[in-house]
Amino acid sequence: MTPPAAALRDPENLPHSRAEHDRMANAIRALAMDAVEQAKSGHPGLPMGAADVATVLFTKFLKFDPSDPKWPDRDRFVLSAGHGSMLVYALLYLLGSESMTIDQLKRFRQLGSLTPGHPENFETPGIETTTGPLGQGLGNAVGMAIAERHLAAEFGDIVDHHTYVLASDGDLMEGISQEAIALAGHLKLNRLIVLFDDNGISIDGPLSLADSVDQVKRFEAAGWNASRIDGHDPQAIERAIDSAHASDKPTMIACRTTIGFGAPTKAGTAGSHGSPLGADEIKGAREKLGWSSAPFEVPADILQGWRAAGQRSKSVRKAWEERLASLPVERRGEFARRHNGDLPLGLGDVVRRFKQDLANAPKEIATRIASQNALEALTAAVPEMIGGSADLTGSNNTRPKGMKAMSAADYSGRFIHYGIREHGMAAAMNGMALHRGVIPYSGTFLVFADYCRPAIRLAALMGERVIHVMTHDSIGLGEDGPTHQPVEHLAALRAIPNLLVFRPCDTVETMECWQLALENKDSPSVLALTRQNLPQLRTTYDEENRCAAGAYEISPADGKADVSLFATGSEVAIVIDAQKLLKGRGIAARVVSVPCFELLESADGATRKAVIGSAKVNVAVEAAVRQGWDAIIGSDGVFVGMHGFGASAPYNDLYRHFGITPEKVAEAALSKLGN
Ligand SMILES: Cc1ncc(C[n+]2csc(CCOP(=O)(O)OP(=O)(O)O)c2C)c(N)n1
Ligand SMILES: [Mg+2]
Repeated sequence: MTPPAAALRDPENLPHSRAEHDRMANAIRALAMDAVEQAKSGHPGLPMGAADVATVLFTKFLKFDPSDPKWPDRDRFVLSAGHGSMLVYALLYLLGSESMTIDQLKRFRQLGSLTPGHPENFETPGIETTTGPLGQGLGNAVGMAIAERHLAAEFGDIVDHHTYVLASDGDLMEGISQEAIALAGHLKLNRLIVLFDDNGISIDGPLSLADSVDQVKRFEAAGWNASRIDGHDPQAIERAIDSAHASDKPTMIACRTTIGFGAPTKAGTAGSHGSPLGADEIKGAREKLGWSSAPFEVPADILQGWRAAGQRSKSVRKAWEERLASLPVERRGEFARRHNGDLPLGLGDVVRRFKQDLANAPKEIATRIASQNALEALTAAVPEMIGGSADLTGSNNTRPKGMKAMSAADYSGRFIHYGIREHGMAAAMNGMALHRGVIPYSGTFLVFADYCRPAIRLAALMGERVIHVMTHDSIGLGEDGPTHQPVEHLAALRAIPNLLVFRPCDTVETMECWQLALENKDSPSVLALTRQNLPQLRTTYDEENRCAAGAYEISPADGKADVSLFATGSEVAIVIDAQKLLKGRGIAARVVSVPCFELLESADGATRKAVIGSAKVNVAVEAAVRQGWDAIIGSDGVFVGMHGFGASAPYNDLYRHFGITPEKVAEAALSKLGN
């Protein structure tokens, strides 16, 4: 059980008077002004405006331990409006986070500091997620709240915390916010509390230039509890958060604030949003706020008040440790394993059995079906895998038989019907992964990777293990036509650093790619899978995960190869047929399957060289654009693939129409050889 909020309020050490509250909030304001001024860049407006809201939240409600920012049962705080980063840096310093020293605040936005321009969870202890692209943090928070409820259903009261979000006008204007709040409202995530910094100002000026949404009504329509308060009234803030705790729905509190609060001429204007206030304005603000300390100095009694607030959760933490210790030892071990992100020991056996069965009874099926089969085995062995689909469950094949759906009535379900909300899904998955304890995987069509891309990019930046199953991966999907046929998506995804893009060629490779996606703890993955059936090309059992090298010779040449044929996914079978045609013409060709460019790229030079080989002619075949392939085949290599958008027709007709056939591949190789 969550202790009543009152248990986290220590009357000895907390500001009860308005004057004390104001001085504590002003410490945030002063540090934000000073750091932005010193850096000569940054955003003072949000920290100054939201300082009252943050002071109430962090001194009276938030459950956390500054000495252990990774404590599993801490409340999560997400600053969705990442431009206000100085707000969290100031809070971390004031509350006594070990690493956040005053020197770090002085080095705001400098190379190697713990205080980058926007919050980066991989740089700064105590930052829950990387924010800046507006709306993403809110989406992450929905995922955190999902993970919390799911793990509470599984582990009971050792998982019992809230997720708080500070969101700005921009966060709520972004389309992703609609997907996020609709999902949260539907799932009745009542541990999710959004504090909306309702200041009516964005970069261009007053919000009225571009927006007239009633956010309270909008959230209510999505199934939230929503209210409007004065965001500079500590009692109103406290009351609103108290009632959020009592709600059976998620809560949005629109906190009416003044951006740049305290700045004599710039408060309430876009002028305080994103640039240093300047010496005169800062002087005026110090006077107005009654803050006489020098830059970066916090009076001892105020610092002491904040530091005491930092210790508030001590007894709650101790009680949690006791509850954890009272669990049976294997449950404790399981909780720790999942929280650390370690895979269960039996995974290797599951993969081995699966591959052995395939060697005994090869299967000619689509890789999306192969993925379903892999998931039947993997999800049984890896209970932390949480599946889902953006309303394409039957097409993506991401729901193993018997996997229960998650709902507001039963959070123990492991399959999420995300609805037609790819962007919200991808952002929520990031939040689930960041929460720890679950491994989210999703489903949609590869062409809609574009609808997930901003969140996938952040997963890659953060190094989070989220796995996107993206089916219908080329013109091979056929009749739905060019709107649904990805051509540039593989290249676009491969361009994202630290994202593993897998395109397996058969049922064996599909399992191997799944294994790699799970084992690569610090990278997100995309599995690009076919709609159409493919032959099983790997018919003998390999103990080794051959896809781990990123590329490997799947069909060697007879003797020294004149031609290297490279392909991925559905095109590997095509080049194997081309290899036979070339053999008939007396040309020795080898076939290299390239399930993952990124793993090939990260292999050592000698391995890479060996797999790329030194044949006279390199040919790459992929039903997509050429971009990216030159790194493998060289700029004088031959590419057989797509040069524009696809078309609507049965897929065999399309492959013929676009010239992606064994005959065309063989012809291209022969002509390059000068034959
Ligand atoms: C997706 C995205 N688009 C644009 C921006 C650039 N940007 C940063 S803050 C901001 C809007 C500022 O308004 P608001 O969110 O209300 O923040 P406030 O000025 O009140 O602090 C914009 C457009 C961004 N960070 N993310
Ligand atoms: Mg604003």
